[in-house]
Amino acid sequence: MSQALDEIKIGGLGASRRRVEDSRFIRGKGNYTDDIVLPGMLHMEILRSPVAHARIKSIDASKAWELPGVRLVLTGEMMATRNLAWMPTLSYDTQAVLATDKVRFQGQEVACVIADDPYIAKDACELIVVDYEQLPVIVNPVQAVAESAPIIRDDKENQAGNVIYDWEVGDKEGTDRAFAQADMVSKLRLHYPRSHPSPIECCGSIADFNRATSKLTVYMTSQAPHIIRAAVALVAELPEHMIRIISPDIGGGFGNKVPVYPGYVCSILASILLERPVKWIEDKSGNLISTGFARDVYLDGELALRSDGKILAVRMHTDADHGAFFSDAQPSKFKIGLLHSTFGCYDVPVGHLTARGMYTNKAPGGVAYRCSFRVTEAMFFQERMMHAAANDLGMDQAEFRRMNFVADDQFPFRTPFGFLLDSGQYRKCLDVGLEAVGYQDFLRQKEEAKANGRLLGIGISTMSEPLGAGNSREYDILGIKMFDSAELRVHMTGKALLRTGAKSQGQGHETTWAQIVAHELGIPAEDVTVEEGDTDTAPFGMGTYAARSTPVAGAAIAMVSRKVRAKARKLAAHHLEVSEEDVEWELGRFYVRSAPDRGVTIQECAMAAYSNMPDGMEPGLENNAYYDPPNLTWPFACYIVTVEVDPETGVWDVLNMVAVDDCGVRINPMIVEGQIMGGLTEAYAMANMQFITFDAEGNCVGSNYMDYLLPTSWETPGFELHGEVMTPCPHHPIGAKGVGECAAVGGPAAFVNAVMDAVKDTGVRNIDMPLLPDRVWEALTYRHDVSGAPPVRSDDD
Ligand code: MCN
Ligand code: CUN
Repeated sequence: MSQALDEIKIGGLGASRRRVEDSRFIRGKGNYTDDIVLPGMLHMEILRSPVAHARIKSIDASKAWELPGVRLVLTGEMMATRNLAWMPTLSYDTQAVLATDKVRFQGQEVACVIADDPYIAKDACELIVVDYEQLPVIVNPVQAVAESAPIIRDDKENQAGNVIYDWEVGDKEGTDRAFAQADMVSKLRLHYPRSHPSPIECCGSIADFNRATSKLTVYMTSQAPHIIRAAVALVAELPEHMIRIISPDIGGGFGNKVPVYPGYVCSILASILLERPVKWIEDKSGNLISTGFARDVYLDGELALRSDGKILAVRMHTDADHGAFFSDAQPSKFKIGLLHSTFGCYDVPVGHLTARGMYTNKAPGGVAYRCSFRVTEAMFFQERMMHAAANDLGMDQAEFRRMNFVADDQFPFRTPFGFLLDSGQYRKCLDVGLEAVGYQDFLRQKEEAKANGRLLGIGISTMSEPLGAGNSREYDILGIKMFDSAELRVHMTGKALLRTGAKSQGQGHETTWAQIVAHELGIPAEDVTVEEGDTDTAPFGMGTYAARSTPVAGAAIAMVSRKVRAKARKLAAHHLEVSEEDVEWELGRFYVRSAPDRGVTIQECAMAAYSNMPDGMEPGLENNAYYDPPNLTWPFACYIVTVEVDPETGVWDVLNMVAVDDCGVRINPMIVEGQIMGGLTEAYAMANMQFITFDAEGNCVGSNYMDYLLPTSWETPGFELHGEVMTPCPHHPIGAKGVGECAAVGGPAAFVNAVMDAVKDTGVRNIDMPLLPDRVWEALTYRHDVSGAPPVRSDDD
């Protein structure tokens, strides 16, 4: 009889184990950056530019210096003397730390005050007099390439205009040929508005330079502390072993906490100069106007179609608005992230994608907000184009997708832009979704409702998302290869400590990582402590974004557990006095093959590692693993939404939303569902209410929560989740695929498609997000498309 442990009981794979981190979070015992108080700590505030584009004629900080309690005022000029006025970005551009020559967006960092408390620092900021000579402002890519456009980045040699790059991928000639042979071409022009992750906790840092030890410790809100350590070492030319970055608890990241911000750099320099800890905590409006935005792209898409519905080719052009500095955090090979993952789940023979990036007088950003490097845009465009094409063909939405899906027996499948899909059951997921939403029934209801003047609509969005960069052959950030790591120490009583190079911001790593160890070693999850975020103790890793933690760090955890198990097997053989080949493993225990009752538990092996090891064996039971995955993981999702639109007001309500997610093996089904619900909520927000826009002078509209809307539980519709389709990832050691972003990536198109379906009879092809009631009303009333960023009136309009 097997004596294996019950995996669910010990909190292994598949257990909906309660989140261990929540016991401190819900008691208010989390330890966030702003909770940390160090002896002698000073406080830093940032003075930001009120205007979007201006030459700085002078900065007079004398009044600020005079205010009692002020210790230091930093300006660009001072930073320049240390060669720190500019810093490199993660996309091989430069970014001003503190402005010297010009300000290039509203909210740009102009000066910093360090004082005894944050209020004095804030007051002192207001005493700094900056003389600005205002310049013409550019707020979109069209203006950026106009002939009269001022050159925003005149600090750069050889920068003739405002174009950052022209990039292309795919087969232009093949695509042109396919279009020439098409029965029909379906076109769509879309805008994905600028949005913001807006985590509850803003960004911040506490730099603590100790002159006596020469050690710099920085507590900060970083999703990727090791990258920050490398950046500080390279930019500030400090020895890497003397830099310790600690990311304590993080109150939501969503991509906002990947980039390197001027505030971090200034707090570090201030601490070095003053030899005291310096804390900078960004305020809400600072966060909303100046840090890591997302999207802001315009897209022209075309599908070449055969009259029976087969897609023959896809052609796309994107104009991307990067703001004043090209600071996207993304793999260096690609200029516009993984936008070319678009149309991956469909069997499209050929495609051509061009992208042009532009500087504008807006805050830098582009990648953040629950996206695996612009996959959010890729999938939105894909599913909006699929919707329009099905309508143009007069085909059923579900049928059109089904006939074009990559079929189960086509894997591994090369997409038109070169990705390799490795597994999936797309049709089955769609079927589960259609069944759950009652598709045919709803189509009938919709017709009946129409007879009564009511507008119902249904929207589908299906996609396969590339998650888990990288493999190191293809993916790097600033030349640092993308892989990840885990280190496992099993103590003598069989309890364990696990550290990884990832960094949870709310995803529940402390809970789920222990489950992987439990699955591999039979050590109950509650006996495994998980630690992340301290570069002095955690193994080197690239951090948490692009839903890469499970695909990469998670794989490393399985691999390190297996290394530990291999050693435990030797210890077991020694203990049982048999040869290693005669020892079998079952969860939690080794036993003698010919005498299954004779066995030792993993805990007994652990004790033996410190007290009874064979001659010549190193003591201890610990190891580490660096994992370089062979491919990305490719989860699949099918989201279906039904809505009712009020023809009088344009207000739309979600009637039902069904989500079918196949993310391979689920480590913790409850956490996966939490991730999906969170993502769907964000998707709903983007489709329904969220955008950051700018008036003609470049004033940022959306710098507060009256203008930038976050849905509460009151507005958020209910979601019906389905996890019954499970296709294990063929190359991941436990078969898991990433999931942290799927719903935010695939969700928006489902909502928009549903509203577009409801207004279909008007002939309107597109309403750009967010689908505010007035935009929907305008489309219904005037029967025309509503495109582009929502208009913003300036005060004198
Ligand atoms: N998981 C699982 N089984 C799977 C896949 C994942 O149990 N097959 C679990 C993981 O173990 C982990 C969680 O689900 O606890 C998310 O895992 P994964 O998909 O690997 O994503 P990451 O951990 O890398 O998280 C990053 C992703 C990103 S990029 C953004 S943006 C985002 C997101 O996670 N930001 C978040 N979800 C967030 N959730 C919270 N609460 N806060 C954020 O800032
Ligand atoms: Cu682009 S948001 Mo997440 O990858 O941190």
